[in-house]
Amino acid sequence: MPRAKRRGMDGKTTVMSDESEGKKRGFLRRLFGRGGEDAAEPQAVPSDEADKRPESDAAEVVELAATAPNHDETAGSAIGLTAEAAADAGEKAPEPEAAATEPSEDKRGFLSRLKQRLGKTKAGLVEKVRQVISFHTKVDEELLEEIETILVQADVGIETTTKILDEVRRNREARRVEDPEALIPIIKEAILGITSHSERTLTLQPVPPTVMLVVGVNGTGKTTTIGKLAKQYRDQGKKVMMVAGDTFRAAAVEQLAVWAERTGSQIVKQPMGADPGAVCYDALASAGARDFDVILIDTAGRLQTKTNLMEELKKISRVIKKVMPTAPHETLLVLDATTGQNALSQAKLFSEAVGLTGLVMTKLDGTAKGGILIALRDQFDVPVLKIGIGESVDDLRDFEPQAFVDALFEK
Ligand SMILES: Nc1nc2c(ncn2[C@@H]2O[C@H](COP(=O)(O)OP(=O)(O)OP(=O)(O)O)[C@@H](O)[C@H]2O)c(=O)[nH]1
Ligand SMILES: [Mg+2]
Repeated sequence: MPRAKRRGMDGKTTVMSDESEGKKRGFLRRLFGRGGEDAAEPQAVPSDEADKRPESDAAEVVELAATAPNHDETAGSAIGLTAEAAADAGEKAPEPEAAATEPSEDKRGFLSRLKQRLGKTKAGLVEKVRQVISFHTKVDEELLEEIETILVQADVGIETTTKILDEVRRNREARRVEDPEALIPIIKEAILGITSHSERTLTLQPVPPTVMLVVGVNGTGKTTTIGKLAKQYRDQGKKVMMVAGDTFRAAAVEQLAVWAERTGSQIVKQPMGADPGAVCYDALASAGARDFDVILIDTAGRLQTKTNLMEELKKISRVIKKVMPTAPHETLLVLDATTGQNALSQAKLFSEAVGLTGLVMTKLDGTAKGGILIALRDQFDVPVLKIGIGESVDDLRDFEPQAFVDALFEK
């Protein structure tokens, strides 16, 4: 199974020097070398046997497109749309029995859960800032530099940290703040300012189906996010189709099938090794596809630096457009919060390849370095639509900057 070989985040990194850092960054550079970031730009990995994908993929997809008119008649049985799905196509969504309902959280409950799940970042960032502040009796450059260091260590990154501290210095002077404790609300305000822009929530198209293509590096949480999203839509009584576009491992299809069963969604799959573009094409061209409210397409994990895999992704996106010109309506990049500054490179390269409409940041519950979300909001103009704060089905939340910052700063 060739694909298995290239799984896992590539550990090879190259440390880049950045001569263009401004003067103000001198302190941080002294402290962190390159500039405080972990500089985890992955090198292009030498191609190995595992990555020699058949060049015939493109031809297969084109040929399939050319024969498309017949797909409508045969789709249901031929492409692995489950019998129930084929029979169900066109009917109303079944009651979401998998929607194990939790008592709805009020705002307070939501915040305390978020606070608890963001506990590691809260401890690694805000609590540490509070601690250094408690050791100082006045605001001086030494204290501000200590705060800078903490922010960089929490993966806020040099550029964004510098921006935050510039703002803090400005406001501190303007408000004549001398008491170190009074810096806390100023820091909070600066972080909120950086995280709140170009926001929106993930919404469905007025005319169904809404097609969402889910992409990302290996193991970031794509399939799990699809499962969680499906649960949310099923809870709203929507009819959900999942498309198993990760055809490289049998386990990937099985994992998605489990989520489909758990959430009462339908799944379209083909045997392992099938061309992912063809799977998407057949799914979208199938007779019942337009009766679904949401179509969630899973894809195989791929390193953003692997050209052949990124080309494959572009092809998937093109094939989707061929059968449904307005789709994919959402192209969501799933980022793992524990990967640090490399998330910025992932966002940039996936965006260049397939044009992202939104980001999902997972595993914020498992890292003290959730500061990466702040860096992403600062340096990348695509909105964070959802955050993952745990492995359970209800642990996918809308990203709300105010709630995020409150959860980090509230005692
Ligand atoms: N703690 C935590 N774990 C998560 C979260 N989201 C996903 N995971 C876990 O991350 C692991 C990988 O998730 P998958 O959904 O399989 O990731 P993937 O991106 O589909 O992986 P590939 O298909 O192999 O590229 C699983 O163990 C998930 O339970 C989250 O928000 N918090
Ligand atoms: Mg997966």
